[in-house]
Amino acid sequence: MRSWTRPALPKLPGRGLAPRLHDDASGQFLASAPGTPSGTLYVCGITPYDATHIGHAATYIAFDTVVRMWLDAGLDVSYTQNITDVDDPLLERATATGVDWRELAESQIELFRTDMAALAVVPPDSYLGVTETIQPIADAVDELRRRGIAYAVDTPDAAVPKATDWYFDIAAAEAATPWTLGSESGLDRETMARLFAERGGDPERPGKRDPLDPLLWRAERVGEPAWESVMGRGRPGWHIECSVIARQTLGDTIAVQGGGGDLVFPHHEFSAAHATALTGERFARVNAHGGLVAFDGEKMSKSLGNLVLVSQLREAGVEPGAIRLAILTHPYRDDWEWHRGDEQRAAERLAAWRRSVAELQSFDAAALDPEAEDARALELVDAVRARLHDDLDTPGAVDLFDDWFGTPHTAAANELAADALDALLGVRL
Ligand code: 5CA
Ligand code: ZN
Repeated sequence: MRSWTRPALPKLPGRGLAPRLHDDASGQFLASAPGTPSGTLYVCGITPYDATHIGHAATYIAFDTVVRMWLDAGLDVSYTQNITDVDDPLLERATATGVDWRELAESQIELFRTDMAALAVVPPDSYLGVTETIQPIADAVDELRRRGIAYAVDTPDAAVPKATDWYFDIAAAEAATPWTLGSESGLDRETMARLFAERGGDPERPGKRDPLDPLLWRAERVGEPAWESVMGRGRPGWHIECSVIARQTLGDTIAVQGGGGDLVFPHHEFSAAHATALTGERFARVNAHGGLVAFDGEKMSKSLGNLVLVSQLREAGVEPGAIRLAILTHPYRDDWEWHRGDEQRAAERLAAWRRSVAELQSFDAAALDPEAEDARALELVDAVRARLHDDLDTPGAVDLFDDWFGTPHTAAANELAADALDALLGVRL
């Protein structure tokens, strides 16, 4: 799929740093690109039916900070994002609203692209929908089947008699591969069982070997989209799409796997499990997640009618840079709430920074020593890099800019500070 326009990034002097990130698998902070000239990133993309709310934006801006830091550190960056353009929630929304599922997906993907471009998010190098990747996904399911890691479950409601759904066999995978249940999420079985039921799993499905075994391939049902495969007509399960799209574009092991905290289990546990079953390798060296954003005390969801959409804020005249700045004032791993007026507070901060640059330029800059000022600006750039290096401490970086713009500087020094703000935080003065 086409992605979106790439923002121009100023080049900064000195040496950039690749960040250390919290890894959910080990519970430790790990180097995101240890001793390599390249950075590979896979971030789970949208299911295109309720784009783009502030939670989505927060997740993509968090991982955009990783991309920007890698670029600043001179790494060769490869970034992939998927689109879950066929799945139950999308089909349900299409049916409920009487829209063709393809049209719903297409319009939501277009809205997402526009929002991401406005927010100056660096686009992925590969942007792939499931509907563009059916054959390789079906091949991967077939391989798991042939290796005895997938099994069929009777499916009386399939469109065709004797057609079956296919499930991933946790026990078989544990016996045959280095992956074990919980090794990616670090969760205990009780928590996993609760989350599996809450997040689209089907623990009650008769015929499964383990209630937590996830779906790999769903046989065609009447009225649902389906594609030909050696398993018969059907469509992919959710987790396998990310395993296959990541491997196809980034190789067997990727540096960082990212997404929102709602994906820790089951999605990232099983996309890693499927990938390891196919390659024998660990899926990602770092398994990183952003926190979840709620709105005025409630989980944001379309069914609750409390989505804060980036497009609505933009239509109301809010500058995208202010939305970005509002998000960046939160530590990316925290769960937090968006409150009415957050965009206003961020816009005021941005305006204060701009005023300070304009006023201080008219201030008697001759009183400042240009060389000392240049040195201070370079110190600021390195201080911002150091904050972000520390598990993306964006609030710490924003504080540094508050301090900087709170005192007088030469125009040249302010220009470098503005470049750092633009290159690393994606906010343009
Ligand atoms: N298509 C799947 C991933 S393969 C999916 O989860 N789609 S999504 O549209 O529901 O979410 C897109 C991305 O935004 C995911 O990385 C998800 O973890 C993240 N996300 C969703 N809701 C929130 C939220 N409230 N706060 C923060 N991040 C969120
Ligand atoms: Zn995913």
